[in-house]
Amino acid sequence: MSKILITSALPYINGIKHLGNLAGSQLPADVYARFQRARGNEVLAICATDEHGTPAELAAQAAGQDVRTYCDEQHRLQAEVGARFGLSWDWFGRSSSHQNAALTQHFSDVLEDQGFIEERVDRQLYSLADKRFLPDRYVEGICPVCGYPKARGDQCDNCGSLLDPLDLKEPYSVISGSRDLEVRDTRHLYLLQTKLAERIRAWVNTRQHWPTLARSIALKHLDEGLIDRGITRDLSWGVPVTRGGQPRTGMEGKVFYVWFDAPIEYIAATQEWADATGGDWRAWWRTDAGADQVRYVEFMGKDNVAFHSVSFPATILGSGEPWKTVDTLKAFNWLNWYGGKFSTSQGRGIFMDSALEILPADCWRWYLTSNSPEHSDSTFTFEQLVAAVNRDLADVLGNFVNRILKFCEGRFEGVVPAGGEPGPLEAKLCADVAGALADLTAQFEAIEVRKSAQALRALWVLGNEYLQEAAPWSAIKTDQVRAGVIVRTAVNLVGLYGRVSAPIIPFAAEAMRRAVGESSDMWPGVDISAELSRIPEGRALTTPPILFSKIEDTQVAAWSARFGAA
Ligand code: B3M
Ligand code: ZN
Repeated sequence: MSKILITSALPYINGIKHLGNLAGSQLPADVYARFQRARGNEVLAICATDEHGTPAELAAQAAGQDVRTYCDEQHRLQAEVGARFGLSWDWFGRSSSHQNAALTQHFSDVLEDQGFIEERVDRQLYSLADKRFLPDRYVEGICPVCGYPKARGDQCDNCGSLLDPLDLKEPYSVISGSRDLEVRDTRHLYLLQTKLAERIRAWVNTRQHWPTLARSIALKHLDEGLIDRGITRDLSWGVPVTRGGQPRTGMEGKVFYVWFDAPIEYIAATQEWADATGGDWRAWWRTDAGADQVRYVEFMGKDNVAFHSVSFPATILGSGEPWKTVDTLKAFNWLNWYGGKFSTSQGRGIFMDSALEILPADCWRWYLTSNSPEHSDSTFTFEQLVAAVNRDLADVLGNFVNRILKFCEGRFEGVVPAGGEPGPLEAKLCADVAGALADLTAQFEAIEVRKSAQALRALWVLGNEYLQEAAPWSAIKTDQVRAGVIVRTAVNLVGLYGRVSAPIIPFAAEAMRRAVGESSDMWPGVDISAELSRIPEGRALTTPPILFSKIEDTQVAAWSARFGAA
């Protein structure tokens, strides 16, 4: 048994997330967590809302609420909709927790003690109209790298470059739209990443098993050369800047930059979990308390990789303390929306809450996994959604399950038939299932999301092929015992599907297990003939309702209109 720590990039608090966010971090993290739990490993899956910084302040302002009330409400909404999507976090924390404030201030202290933080007088944009500094997302303008006209002060959404507000051409205030800006001096803490660059590169070089996307982004940033980064801001909402537990002289009223405290929340959320459950957070995060035995896997969109492969490691390595660092960094490309991008600020695309109004969570989980924007960007289309639901879920899996359970109900009174011995077709089925299951296990283990879905589908196809060949509906006319063997085998296959499908479609998987009375949700072993003999002769089954309903053309037309798909 291994210990596996899993984190998903923390969703910003600024509203329910869209399907692109879900597909690129929280969902694959959950699929992997469910798989590893089924394998019998000790898993700790952590997520939280990212509640600080300009995204939170701007969203609260737009909602006409004070930031704290806004965050309380949005945290609850995100936790709820995540649960309805089957996201099985061991803890869904909040970066505004007191644990995170204390830990963020601790890291700032030790980094300064180690000589990696220094105070500098910095030049920042000041808006005369708004009478305030404009950090990060409070300012937009033209990207100096790619020319994108709405680049934000901290990052360009178009080319992914990390920016400083002063880099922007023709900047304007996001609050008032005013271009009446001037550059003023302000005092800030700087994290001296230049001093840490070689250490970070050496560390990245020890992470040979990072998937290509993450590795190439990390190396690109290192090759371009790290710069010292301001880690404090002229904002009121966030973790107060302190030194040794006291407000820092000359920096009263300032807070840490959101990207400084947000990754620290992975650790702090584990402390929140430990405080709530009596768990031992050190065993997951401190290598002097056993965490060197932990395998730590992070999931995130590609725009977050620089922060996780360079900035957060700078914090952790620079502290000189024995913290656990990430072993596998799994990054995702974009899921696009009809040629453009999903956009939270513009409300474009489908969001998690409205998605569940039109289809059950498993349909989305299957679609977003089998079409994962994993190795390249992918585009959401209703055609692909219909194909995923109607062909894969309804025609392949649902058809097999409902057909065999109905047949058992109609011809065997819903009781698992007794007698008879498996023959050559069952032997072939066992061999095929063994091969497909080994492939599925390997793909899940390798966090190959799309290939995992393909391998699972291949396993479902075997059930239909078996029924087609064995044809219990013909056998029963001449040989009741033979028909019974086939039904018993197929019923057992339903139980096995109920176990191996759970990482991706947990709700349907549970319905399958319940229908055949399979109590285990653990991953099957390699002895497939034993695995296909678990549902005993004579057990009474319950026929589940249709597992998956097909999507009708009229529904697609209505949804396309509702979500503006064109
Ligand atoms: N909230 C950015 C994002 O949602 C940010 C991730 C934080 S991970 C520590 O894309
Ligand atoms: Zn750009």
